[in-house]
Amino acid sequence: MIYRNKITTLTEFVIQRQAEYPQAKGAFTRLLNDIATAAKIVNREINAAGLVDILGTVEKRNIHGETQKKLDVYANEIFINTLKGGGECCAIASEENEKVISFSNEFSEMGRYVVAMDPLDGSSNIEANVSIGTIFSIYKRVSEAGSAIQTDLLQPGIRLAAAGYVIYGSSTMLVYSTGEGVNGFTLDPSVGIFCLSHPNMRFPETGRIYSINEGNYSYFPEGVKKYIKYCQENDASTNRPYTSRYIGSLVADFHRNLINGGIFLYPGTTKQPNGKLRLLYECSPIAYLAEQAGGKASNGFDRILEIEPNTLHQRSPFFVGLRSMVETLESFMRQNH
Ligand code: P6P
Repeated sequence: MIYRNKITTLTEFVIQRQAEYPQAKGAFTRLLNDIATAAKIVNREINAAGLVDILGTVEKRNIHGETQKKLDVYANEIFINTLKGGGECCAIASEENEKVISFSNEFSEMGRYVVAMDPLDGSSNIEANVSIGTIFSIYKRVSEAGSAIQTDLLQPGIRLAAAGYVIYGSSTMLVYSTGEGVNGFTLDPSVGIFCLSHPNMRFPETGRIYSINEGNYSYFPEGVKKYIKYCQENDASTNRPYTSRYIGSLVADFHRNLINGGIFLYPGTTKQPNGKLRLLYECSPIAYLAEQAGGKASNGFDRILEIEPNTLHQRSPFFVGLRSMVETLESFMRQNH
């Protein structure tokens, strides 16, 4: 088999897409390649994590009071340094940093993009060797030249230039969209190249997977409780009972539901009315991908992508997946509001 004729690399794919925009100068192409480079470096450490002293926790907590894993801190530093060095990104909002990290790139024109990211999502699963991920949002800066500011990051998802995730699982994949569908690239570790493996990813027509941490059941809103019971009812005509699958890693749960058909739910609770997941670098980028793949994402009532962020780390109830399943959930929320 002539290997070269069988693959499209991520770089080739992005350049082909760039060619469709004569005015494009290649900045986005270079930015996405910077993200892919950082992902490969993080992937290498994750795969070696069990062998070197990079598991476990650092004696630090992030701004959410969550114990930081060594890999969390490592991944955050790799993405920040790679994006800063690449020069296309002028500011970053990261789950691991309280404030915006603004780059003044004195060597060239200021970067035209800002990035919001969760550098290593699902890190509580690291020691258990369960799939984890990186989630990223890319916006064009809106402020004039000079250091990018918080308003460049506090943009609703409808203004995303691109969004994506990296899943570090049985294989490592980079999945992203620029608003023209969703494409998945699998890393060939033998040559360190992301290869197009999942062109034009879309939710299947039907699905029967629901993903939620049912341990919080007693704290859920009535509409969510009723939806869970709906999923568990026996009705062959609507393929119920559904199947419950929950990894506890947003990227892994979403990716599986995108491939197999399902809904992911992280509701607000009486303990955390706005839920756990952060709007800017978890809900909005995943919602963007979901809509690009024919699915839907809401907070139970409103479209996630239309929610205007007020603060970098604000949380939102999050329901995302197959459009019909999210719409059924929303009907239960409205009926029991
Ligand atoms: P819980 C991981 O910590 C994370 O931020 C998401 O990746 C995941 O979906 C969620 O939290 C899991 O939260 O409360 O079910 O452990």
